[in-house]
Amino acid sequence: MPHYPFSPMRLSENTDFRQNKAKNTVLADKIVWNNFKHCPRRGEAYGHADYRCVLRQPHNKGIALLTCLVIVAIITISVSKLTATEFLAIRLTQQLIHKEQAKLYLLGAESLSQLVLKEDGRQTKIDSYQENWSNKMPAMPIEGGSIQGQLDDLQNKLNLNNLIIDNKVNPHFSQLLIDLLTQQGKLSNNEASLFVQSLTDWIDSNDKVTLPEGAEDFYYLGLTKPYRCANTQINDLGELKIIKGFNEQAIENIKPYISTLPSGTLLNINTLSQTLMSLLLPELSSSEVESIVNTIKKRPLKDKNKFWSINEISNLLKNNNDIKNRLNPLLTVKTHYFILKTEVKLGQLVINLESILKRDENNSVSVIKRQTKYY
Ligand SMILES: [Ca+2]
Ligand SMILES: [Ca+2]
Repeated sequence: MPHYPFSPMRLSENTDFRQNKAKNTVLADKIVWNNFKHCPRRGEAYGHADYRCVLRQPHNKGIALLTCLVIVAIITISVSKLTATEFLAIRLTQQLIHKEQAKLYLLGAESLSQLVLKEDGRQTKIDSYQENWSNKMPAMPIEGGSIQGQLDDLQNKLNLNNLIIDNKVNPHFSQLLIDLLTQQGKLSNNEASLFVQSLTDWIDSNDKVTLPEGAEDFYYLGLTKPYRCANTQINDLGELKIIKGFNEQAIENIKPYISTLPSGTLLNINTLSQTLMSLLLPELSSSEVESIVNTIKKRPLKDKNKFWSINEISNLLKNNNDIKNRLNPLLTVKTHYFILKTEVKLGQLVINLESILKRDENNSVSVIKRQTKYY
């Protein structure tokens, strides 16, 4: 490569060159051509015009670099945005797929429970926590997560719809509910009575107010945001909050002991908690009730009549036979309504399902209610 003793900058300052532009055009061209092959516009490089171009190169380079940086920044931002959007779309799709998969697993758990209860109904005449259906299903691994579930008896709770039987108030059940609201709900006797009267009116089909504190359409239609009295059975515990006299804390406290099954269900002695057994037998001390519950737990009753021969109760009956007349219509040793609580974990998703299963006299098991919670 030929060597030129001066740079274009020096050439621009060369007086002779400036004075003999035409003469030096070829020389300048050669210098520019050979020393600045990297010039992006060298195809246009001729004479003095190109010479200026070459001399302006450092300034042009700065603008080009800045433009490049801006373009790169715009591309980077666009790519980042696209990536974030795509990532979100992938997550949403994954969630949807997991939701559908989880639903299928939950339905599978329901089907399995139906089979277990059907088989139990064929093999046994009673229900207790010593039977297979009550065993908790440990967390089982599934593709991408786990599933676990447990069946429980729903007939070891006070069914609120039992307040009205054959469109008549059930006074004994009404008193049980008042006792539960005072003992576990921590309400005063007046507050508990008021709420049970309102509840009675809410469920009964008539429009006659239960005195003195009941509430029918006349009360609810007079509210700022009026609504009608249901005049039918309660379907869900959430309904209670719109009934006159509702106390959130009290209902929260008694939730483990109440249910909303179709009216007429009986209490299963074999699965009753100590709290409800105490409620049924207020004449006995807590230690006596604890002894009864433990006795039944160890040896579930095969017949409800065996209940009266348990020591503590037979002693009680010697002095007061009314207790038997009072409790007998409420009790059973067989359950028709069960609750299945299932939890499915898939990826980040956790789904809980509560299914209410009914087993009829022919041991046919059906799902009558289902509630899903997502986390
Ligand atoms: Ca059974
Ligand atoms: Ca009514």
